[in-house]
Amino acid sequence: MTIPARTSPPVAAALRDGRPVVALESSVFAQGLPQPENREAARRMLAAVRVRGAEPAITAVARGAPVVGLDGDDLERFLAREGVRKISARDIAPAAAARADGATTVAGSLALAHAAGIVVLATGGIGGVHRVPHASRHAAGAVRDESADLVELARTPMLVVCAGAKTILDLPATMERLESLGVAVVGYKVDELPGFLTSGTGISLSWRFESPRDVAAAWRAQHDLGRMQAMLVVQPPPSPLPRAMVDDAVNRALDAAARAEIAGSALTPWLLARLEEETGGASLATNVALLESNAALAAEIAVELARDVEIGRARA
Ligand code: PSU
Ligand code: MN
Repeated sequence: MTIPARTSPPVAAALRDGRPVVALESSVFAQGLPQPENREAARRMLAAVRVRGAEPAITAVARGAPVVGLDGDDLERFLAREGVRKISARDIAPAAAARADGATTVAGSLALAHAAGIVVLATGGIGGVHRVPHASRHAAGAVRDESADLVELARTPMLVVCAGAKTILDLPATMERLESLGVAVVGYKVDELPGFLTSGTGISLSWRFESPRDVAAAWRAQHDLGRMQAMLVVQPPPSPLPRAMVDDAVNRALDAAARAEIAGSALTPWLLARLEEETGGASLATNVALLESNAALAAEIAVELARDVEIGRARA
């Protein structure tokens, strides 16, 4: 697969030299978070990656150009959130032809980052199987919304660091789909799937690792087998919210979405914004903090993987 992506000079140099690189999705900045928190999140994620000796690479489509390493004026337009579309993997080519600004979801970011040769991606929470809102549960022809993140994870060999799947989703159904699709979910110092905003979900994980080095070893083994699936590395948010509070807020947000008949790609950003209101802004602070800590862990893992490359070269 060749997508003619424009790789920024620092990202291109890092890839050429075999130095660690961490891809960051851009939909979280242009749709997932409001201003000014989106800028704060970007700043903290970029710094968390750099301070650990890795190169961050925000993926996006900027005025029609697929970009790996969004920066400068391009990044400013995305943080201004005006006229920037939310784009998934399927939208990259049409967005390019339309000369559009498009912020990539996890699915879109996987496509661009993998084409550029990047192995590690950090995000907040992946998309998954949505819950059926109460109001439409019995509606004839109601379809269950399922994020394209799942299918792209199933066919893109990358390590994805996140705090689980977003709380607004049907988490047991999302985990079942990941199992069917062959995507391993490994806990970083946890035995339980984190709930994005909460530390636990009651869903146990099959695998747990205690260090970036162990995660890197698991990735090596998967890579050596030639498997095409992503591996999800999950860790709880550093400042989790109480589960009861989040559950109540999510239920109210879902009911409101059903009443307002929000659907399609607008649903996730709409629910996240509503959740902010319902939690009095608490979800926002937790969201920004977990984005930073996921970027940090992704960088530590990328550093370990780059070390593997050096070892491989030294042996050769
Ligand atoms: N996680 C966040 N905020 C976000 C998203 C994830 O903390 O805005 C975005 C990601 O880009 C993810 C997307 O890939 O939501 C999923 O959207 P959908 O359910 O429409 O596929
Ligand atoms: Mn969807």
